[in-house]
Amino acid sequence: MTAKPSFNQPLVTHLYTADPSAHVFEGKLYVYPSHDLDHERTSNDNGDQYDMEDYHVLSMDAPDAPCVDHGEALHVSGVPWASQQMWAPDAAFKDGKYYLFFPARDKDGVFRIGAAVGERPEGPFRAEPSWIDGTFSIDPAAFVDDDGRAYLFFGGLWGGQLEKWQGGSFDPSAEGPAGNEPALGPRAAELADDMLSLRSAPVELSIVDADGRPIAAGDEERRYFEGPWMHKHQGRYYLSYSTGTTHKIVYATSDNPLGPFVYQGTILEPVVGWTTHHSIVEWDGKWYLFYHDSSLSGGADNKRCVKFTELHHEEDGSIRTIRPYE
Ligand code: FUB
Repeated sequence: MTAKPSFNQPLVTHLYTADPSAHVFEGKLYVYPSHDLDHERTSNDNGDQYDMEDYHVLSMDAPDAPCVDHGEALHVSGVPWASQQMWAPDAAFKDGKYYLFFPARDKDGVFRIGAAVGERPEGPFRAEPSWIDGTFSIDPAAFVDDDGRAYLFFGGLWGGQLEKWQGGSFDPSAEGPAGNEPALGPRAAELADDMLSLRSAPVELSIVDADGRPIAAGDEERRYFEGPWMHKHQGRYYLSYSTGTTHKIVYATSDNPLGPFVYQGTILEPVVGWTTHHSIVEWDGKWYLFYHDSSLSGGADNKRCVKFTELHHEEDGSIRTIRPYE
């Protein structure tokens, strides 16, 4: 099925899609979204309403060319360790193979991050027998640096269970830090050469303000919630993420892919629907923001649609704030 996209309009309308991770592979733009299902589920802070089962890969030959749905690339039934909730995925290419990274609950209900391997950017992808050892929580984002080193960023609060891992193992009763304490940061680890394991244990990324003070857990306009993304522009590393409860996509920068990151500002103002989730990609010399909102379903939080628009870095490296409905 195809559709002809335009800025700030749904990329496809025959499926509900969310959490778009965009990459240029083989000269085309590929989008790896979540696939929201058209069903009703209990809606709560645990995210039970986001009960997804599979992934479809989308592609476009050009920004104004039809968007192609390549069909199902991986289903939860093909993931030996997973039970449910195939949330926001990402993909990477290295040494002739494509890798799909995805979170799902294991058989005990604990979110883990898995990997699946394919020969083509659109899949199909074959899941590994177990999750990536050392991973937990949700929202993997893979970043391959210019020197070939690959990193996996991940983590999300509330339903994403990041609070439960503060002690290094899963504690179902653990709560987040107090409002005046440093917020929890996303986790990151370098991927090993096989792209299926971590080179070392994940570290917590630090996000600080312009004076070097950690962003506090109660600073909901700026603190990390979920949906990390990494891009590099003119030698600077940009970590962008969702603020969750305040519904913004914001960013912080560093000279190092593992930080510390200095908070900079807002990339995307709140969209229709509770969640906001994005990716940033350079394509033929221009930069694009891929994001989602719930406009296609008339505002149902768990029935979202992927959109895109152009993104601008200013001369000083800052990112121009996007107001998608103006
Ligand atoms: O799509 C399910 C979850 O909603 C994602 O993992 C989060 O980033 C939020 O978009």
